[in-house]
Amino acid sequence: MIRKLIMLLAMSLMALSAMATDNLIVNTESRESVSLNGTWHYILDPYETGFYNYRYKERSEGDPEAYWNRPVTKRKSDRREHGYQAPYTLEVPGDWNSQGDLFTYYEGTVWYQRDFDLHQLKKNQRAFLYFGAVNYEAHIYLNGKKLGMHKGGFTPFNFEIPADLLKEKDNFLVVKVDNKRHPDEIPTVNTDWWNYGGITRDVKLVITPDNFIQQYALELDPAQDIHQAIEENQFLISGSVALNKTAGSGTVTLTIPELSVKQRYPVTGNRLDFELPLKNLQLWSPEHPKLYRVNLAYNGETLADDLGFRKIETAGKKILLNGEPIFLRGVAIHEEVPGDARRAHSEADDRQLLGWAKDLNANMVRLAHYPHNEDMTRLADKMGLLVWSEIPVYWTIDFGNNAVLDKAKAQLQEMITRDRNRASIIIWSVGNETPVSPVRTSFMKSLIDKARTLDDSRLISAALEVHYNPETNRVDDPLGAYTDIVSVNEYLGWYGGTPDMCRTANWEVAYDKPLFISETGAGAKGGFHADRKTRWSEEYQQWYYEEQIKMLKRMPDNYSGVAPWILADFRSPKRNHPVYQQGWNRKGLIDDQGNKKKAFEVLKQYYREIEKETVQ
Ligand code: GCB
Repeated sequence: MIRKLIMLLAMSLMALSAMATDNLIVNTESRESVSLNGTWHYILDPYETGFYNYRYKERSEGDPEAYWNRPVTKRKSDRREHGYQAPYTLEVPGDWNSQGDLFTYYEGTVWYQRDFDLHQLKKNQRAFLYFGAVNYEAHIYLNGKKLGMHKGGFTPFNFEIPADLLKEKDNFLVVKVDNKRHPDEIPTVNTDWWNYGGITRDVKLVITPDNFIQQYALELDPAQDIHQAIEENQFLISGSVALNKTAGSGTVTLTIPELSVKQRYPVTGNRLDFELPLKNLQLWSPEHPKLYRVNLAYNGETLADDLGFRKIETAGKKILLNGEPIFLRGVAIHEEVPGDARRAHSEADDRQLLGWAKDLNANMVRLAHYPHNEDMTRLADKMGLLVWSEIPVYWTIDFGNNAVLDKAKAQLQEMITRDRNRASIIIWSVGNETPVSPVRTSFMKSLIDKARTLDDSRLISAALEVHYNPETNRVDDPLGAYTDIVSVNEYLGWYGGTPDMCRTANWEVAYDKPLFISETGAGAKGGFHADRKTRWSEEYQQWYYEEQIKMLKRMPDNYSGVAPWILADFRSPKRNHPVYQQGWNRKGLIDDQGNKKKAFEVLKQYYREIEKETVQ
């Protein structure tokens, strides 16, 4: 009992430090808001003339030539050298690359501008500008004043609008967006995906009471034994609520109508921790993605969320979901709509991608290589797909640089804060194929520690590499000592050799932990048919999958899942074969027109067999 109390105290202290450090507002969907999506003006500014003066110094706030200031000409003799007007417009949300030839390869600064009115703000309400994601660096200006700057292309952020800055009419909002790559950013200069720039996700004004719930988390108590809970029909939910500031006094009311729960919790500081015993809870799983409507009411605002409750853990060499071994029938997905060659950004886009994953008989998706939009993980909750969610710590990050580590930590925290209530997410990944060295391992280890401090209810991993060897392929990356599951990318038969090499391949893992094949795949140009030995043909890819699957069936007994690379072809500037690639990574099971390649059926069949064997 005392041990449990100490653990609870430690957990809530951990959660407190996690939540107190950032001001991200979660579940904006359920709050009063005004969408700022739509048509924005832009100025393409490769020399950053709107930001730096001719001495290359950042312009001062009131500088009429700064692009954050409304361009005005009072007299016809006035000189003005910029302006926001049609037809120079871009749609938000959306990457700029797919919105005109001018932008296809553009990397640099684009200024976005729009006006908005806000009549309905009442006394004692606050207004925040909320961005789902802007790639990569965003400077936000309202009515000539800078609200802040954010780095990180795939996570949300918000800035409060000072009350005296906001007008009822004609607020002049400007966002400087810069997607230039840099060696000391996350990701760094080298990636195998398109560097889509722009305001790629929703923008809105979020209106809150003066004192409001900023973040919350409700989950099955990770310390509870799930078998016992099921047997005794006695579940424990641990909950926490973080307010934006200290409450004088107040009450948070929690209701879960379907379970007849109504609890009132007094709150005096800026947070609340509680435990809620529950009976008759239906656990969330891919086969039964049960969600409960949960309402949290405080100070006149009610946040509604659809939450699933489930337990994910490992036991020796197995991954357990709700206490039972589970095999992850996965597939990797980039946040891209292949048919349109653009970033996915809506629920309809996500429905298409996750619908394809379902069609493949998958029960899991690896959202590569960065956090996808919030619609995606919410939809995965509804559709019953387990999720691996990752930060873009990819390949050769500047591991020795503490400022870079801080940037990675910030993105990790934003990802976890936004999505920690999603039952579908079972794995936080701290990176992909990072090259082994002591400095890299210590960098990655501190990300793992941070992830655990923020959320101790999920598994932590990272996609590692393998030492190929004709005798035995060995997975012994030292980082494997710190992750909950050992995940490895392998391309036997594509990078090096041909698929028949799989026949004699043996595998060894240095850790007594579940083994997950986080990537495997081969390229094929959709519609190109030849004999199976011909690279880029659908037949080669099909053969690759056939040989891989036979090999996977011989994997060591800790083999717990696979997420082939990748669901659909995606754009990549690194893929320059003039006939077969044309700027596309062709390892998709679905081509750039949405057609399934032959290998799709091979994997689907494998998954059907596993499903029959493993799912009652
Ligand atoms: C990998 C990377 C992935 C690449 C893929 C490929 O190992 O993790 O980002 O796109 O290989 O196609 O080579």
